Amino acid sequence: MAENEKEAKSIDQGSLELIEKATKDGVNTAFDRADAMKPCPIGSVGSCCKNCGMGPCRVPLAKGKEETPEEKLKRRGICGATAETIAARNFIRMVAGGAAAHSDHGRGVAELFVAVAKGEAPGYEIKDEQKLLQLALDWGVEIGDRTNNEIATDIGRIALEEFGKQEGEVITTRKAPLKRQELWRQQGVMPRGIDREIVEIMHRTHIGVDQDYRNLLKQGVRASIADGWGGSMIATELQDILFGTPAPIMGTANLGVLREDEVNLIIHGHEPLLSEMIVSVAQEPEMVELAKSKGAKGINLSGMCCTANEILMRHGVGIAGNFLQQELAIVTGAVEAMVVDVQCIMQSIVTVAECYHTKIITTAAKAKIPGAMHIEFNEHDALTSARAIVKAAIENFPNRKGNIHIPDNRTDQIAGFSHETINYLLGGMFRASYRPLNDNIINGRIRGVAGVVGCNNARTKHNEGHVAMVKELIKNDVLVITTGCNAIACAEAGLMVPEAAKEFAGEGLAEVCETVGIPPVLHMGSCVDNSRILIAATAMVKDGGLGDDISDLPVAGAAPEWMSEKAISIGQYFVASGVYTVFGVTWPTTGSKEVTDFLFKEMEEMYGGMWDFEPDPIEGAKKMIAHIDKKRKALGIDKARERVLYDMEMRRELDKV
Ligand code: XCC
Ligand code: SF4
Repeated sequence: MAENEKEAKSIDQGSLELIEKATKDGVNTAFDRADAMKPCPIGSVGSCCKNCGMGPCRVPLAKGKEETPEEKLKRRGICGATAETIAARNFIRMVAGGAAAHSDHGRGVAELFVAVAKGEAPGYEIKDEQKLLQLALDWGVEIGDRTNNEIATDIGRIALEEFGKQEGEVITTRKAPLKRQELWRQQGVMPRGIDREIVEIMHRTHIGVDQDYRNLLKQGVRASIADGWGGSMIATELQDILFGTPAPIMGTANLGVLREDEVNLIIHGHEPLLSEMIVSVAQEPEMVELAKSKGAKGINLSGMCCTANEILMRHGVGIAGNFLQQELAIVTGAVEAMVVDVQCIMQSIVTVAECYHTKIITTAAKAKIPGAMHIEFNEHDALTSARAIVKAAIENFPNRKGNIHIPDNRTDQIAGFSHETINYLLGGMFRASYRPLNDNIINGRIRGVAGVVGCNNARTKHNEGHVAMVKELIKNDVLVITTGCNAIACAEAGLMVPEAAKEFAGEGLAEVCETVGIPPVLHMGSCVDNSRILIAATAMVKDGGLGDDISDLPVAGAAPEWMSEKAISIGQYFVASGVYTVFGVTWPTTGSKEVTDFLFKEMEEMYGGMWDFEPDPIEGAKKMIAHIDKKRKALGIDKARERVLYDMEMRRELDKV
């Protein structure tokens, strides 16, 4: 590989060093595989169907002008399906995959929740009583003089029922602005039960069922709402009650959090159920003693992907990296064990680990990898599994092979900006509210708010899109809220400390950040925590002055380096909630102009939000800003901003004298 080609892989110096080390060590990574394997040009635009045994069928885009029926019949799958049907089916199957992943996570949390309430899960307890009682009020669960565990048993039961419910409306959708709920009912997309909407996608996309792309995409919307306002929201709410609602906390990020003289144990994946236990077990004196007896100075935990975000938000555990850094962490040669659960785990880490001394430990019954050690997580005896995992890591310390390189790069960050925290920081304990945020949007100091989220994608330079887009937004006075791998990219770029406001934000945003003492980019958590963004947007609506629905707000969403099906589900529920949402890298329906137009244009008339695609992150940011300005104008607050800018001009003039 040429030197300049290697440089194009990441904007992160430490990652580049390890990509080079991997090459030297003869270890192939996702970066090499992305070079070696080009994406299929037909599949990547959504035009390949393999939903039955007569296919795969590849149906190309129509060539311009109106087709005659005879011509139309030549551009079909064997079953007669059109390019529109195929693209729409593929798209909503991605929604189904993503919604299933988030919701199954939510179900797992609900199951643990019930077990904890019944006293059948030693080691866990209810940490946020206030949030428990709030949820009881929201869901109509009797409080009276019942114990927390009694209340929690009812809450857990209701939560579990939401997955298998056949009729009615998913209970958490009640959190949405009333106007939005009404709109969903009108459009026929109010989800009934979480599992039902996902199953219905699988049915409708079977050969010969739903063959009207609009009707297919409508079901995609319904399932996505069941994700964001259902399964994901249940996951976030119950996790907060069990493990504590995040509050501002200091942490560090990047591969430099690994330590040469300690046992390095990386927790990678998504569900915080087990990682919470590992965090507490790693502090037990016997474990620390055991580590010392093996010649290590201590035990160093760090996180990867969304598990990293979860344990950072609640415990300040360091973040070793995001999606594309998982193999690189092992390439350091200093990782004793990487413990994984579900989602975004590259199968190749097992083989990369074989090239060094690292142990990969799978823990979920539903997610095994051949060649990995499997220590199954059992919620009824979580401490035992957690101890076995930490021990396995410690005992592997003496097996290091030398050839260690830990990049010297780590940044500080402040995380933990849950909705409750933002509410409190802005309004104070006794009058918690979003008022100051709304006021500063109305007076123009803050132009708007952008939710920038999502993955890394090996088809584009690691972290470049994330950081370029976020910098462009904050420079233009747009406050950024973030989750997932974008949050990690921002932390690694040093955007999550209060000082970043002065350095990178526009004057208006910087002024607000300095007054409140917050960074210009607020870390709201993991992928399921995108539900926090929905709650924050709803709080902005409820506080008043910015319209009466999310679609009125000067806000936008983006996933500049997306790759997972979960990102598609998230984007779809952002759009269904009224948010303009722009994705980078690639767009999976360009094989059908009709389907793409429907998503990019018609959806705006239906939901007030729509999809867009823009591979250039700066252009993407500009489009988001243009949408924010359009909403400001509709609200009649566009003049305020001109005045603020004028004020700044005047201030600069004054500075000169
Ligand atoms: Fe996975 Fe959640 Fe994407 Fe990162 S951002 S690559 S889904 S870890 Ni949700
Ligand atoms: Fe081809 Fe139709 Fe089968 Fe899809 S469902 S593979 S388009 S025959």
